[in-house]
Amino acid sequence: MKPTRLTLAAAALAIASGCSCGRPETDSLGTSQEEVQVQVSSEEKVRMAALQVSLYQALGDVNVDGRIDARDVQLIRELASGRRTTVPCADAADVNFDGVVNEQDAALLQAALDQGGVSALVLVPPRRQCTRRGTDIATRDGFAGDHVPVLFLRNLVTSREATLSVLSGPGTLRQAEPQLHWVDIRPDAAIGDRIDLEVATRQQRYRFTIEVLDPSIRPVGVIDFGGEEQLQGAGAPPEGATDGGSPGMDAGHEVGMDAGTDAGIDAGTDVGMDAGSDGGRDGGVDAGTDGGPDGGPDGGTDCPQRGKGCDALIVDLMYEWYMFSVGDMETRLRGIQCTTEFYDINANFKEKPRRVFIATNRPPAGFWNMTEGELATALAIWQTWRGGEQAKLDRAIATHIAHLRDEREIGIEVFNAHGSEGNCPACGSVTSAGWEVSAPRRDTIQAIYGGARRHVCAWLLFDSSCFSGNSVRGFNTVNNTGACRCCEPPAVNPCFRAGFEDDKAVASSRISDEASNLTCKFDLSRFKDAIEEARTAGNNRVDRFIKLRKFASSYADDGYGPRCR
Ligand SMILES: [Ca+2]
Ligand SMILES: [Ca+2]
Repeated sequence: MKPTRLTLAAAALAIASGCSCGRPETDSLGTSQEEVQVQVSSEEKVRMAALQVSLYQALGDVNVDGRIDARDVQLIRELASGRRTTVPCADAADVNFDGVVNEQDAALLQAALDQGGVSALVLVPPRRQCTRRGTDIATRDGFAGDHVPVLFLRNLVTSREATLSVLSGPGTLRQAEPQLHWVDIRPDAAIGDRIDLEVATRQQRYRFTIEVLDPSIRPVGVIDFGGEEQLQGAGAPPEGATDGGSPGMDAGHEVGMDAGTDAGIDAGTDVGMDAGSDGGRDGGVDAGTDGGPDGGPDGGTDCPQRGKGCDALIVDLMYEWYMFSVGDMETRLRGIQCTTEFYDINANFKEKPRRVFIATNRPPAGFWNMTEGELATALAIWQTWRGGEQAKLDRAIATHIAHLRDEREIGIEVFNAHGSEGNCPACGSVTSAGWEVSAPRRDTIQAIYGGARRHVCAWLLFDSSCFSGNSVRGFNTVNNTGACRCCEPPAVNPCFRAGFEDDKAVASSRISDEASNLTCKFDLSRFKDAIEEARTAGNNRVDRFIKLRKFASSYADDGYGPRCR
């Protein structure tokens, strides 16, 4: 039987356009419209993002009707043969985690049916290829000594009776709220240890495993993005700079600067200067030509990188089907003559293989979906994939830095990811849900600053992750001290600023958003709208369209300017 490689494009496009209906082929799926409509609310997304947990799906429940039966086996066979290309949850079809949907997967489920059917649904993390919600249980893997949330959603526990228990493994349960438990992983747990848990309701049993991850995948800093120069030491003034400047200008203003004030100063002076150019090679033509009209605010001296185009780094680490993607951001940025470095974890996503026990109703009462040997082989392949993806992200960052060092009018970074807390001086990380790929904010922002400093007119950063206020704090600090640190806000020192006229950072969360605080959001719309405005205005100055007060955290300054030359 011809194997069907899973493809991500259709699901990703559906999500990007704000439509989560993957156009299921309802003819033979046998599910009601009501079930199709059961999706994930924005409150639930925010809650899950804050706790960095994912809404698990039931392995093998391809039509997402809450049970494993002959219809799921049939759908897997149709997927494998190519007779069908879409199902409500294609991710659930790869029962043995080898990246392929084929007869082996169908045979595994059939074996369960031959043993009287499954006695508990096996839950696994989501990916991009589901369009329907399978459960009300959200959790994640963890590290030794970690506290892993198990979050119940909708009415689970509150009006629908459910009990959670640890079946085995180095973890103990602690209930925090009716719908939130913590699994405390023992500090001496070994990498690869598994904590098996069960949720029992009146109708169903669910089993899932929290795996103990290798702590080295959680970045704490010291990342080499390849080839960057020695970065400025903490507190040391840049060559030729003085302490002077004008403290209190506007560094650290959280509100008050918006498109209106910016536009009033110099809107129109450089409109069309490099529209239609290749976004990088017209510096010689344009340099200096708009010094005159800009006269007042620029003191007669224009930004040295005027007309040198735009370079944008876009990082999308969100693979859960119900989470926002960056959508058409790359197209929009290209539409305003930006060159782009785009790292998208979904482009080549490989799910971590899981050895799971499929419990059945009749003797021999179940079986594993793969042997220990098969798991070891699959894990080795997966680790290679993970390393390769991390290298791709690091390369995208390094290329962006190199382009900025080569001088651009505007440098832009967009991070769509999960995020972890800062811990002075560290700024936490942006990461995918399972820590497959990640970047520490402090080292990343410091390295990008190293490329941008005095090499751009404007530097703009957007972070949509939880705790992304840390990106704003680090951005603020590096632009005023030369060193990215997430501690107290720094004193103002304009001569450390990266851009000649403008440095802005916006984030969807505050610096200390916590699990109990639902203000962290994954909302790209304002940033996307700002970029769209910039494009329709025929002007590559995207920075002036960012309305700071709409974001939970923001920082803006007016650059180092002629005063620090
Ligand atoms: Ca089913
Ligand atoms: Ca398979």
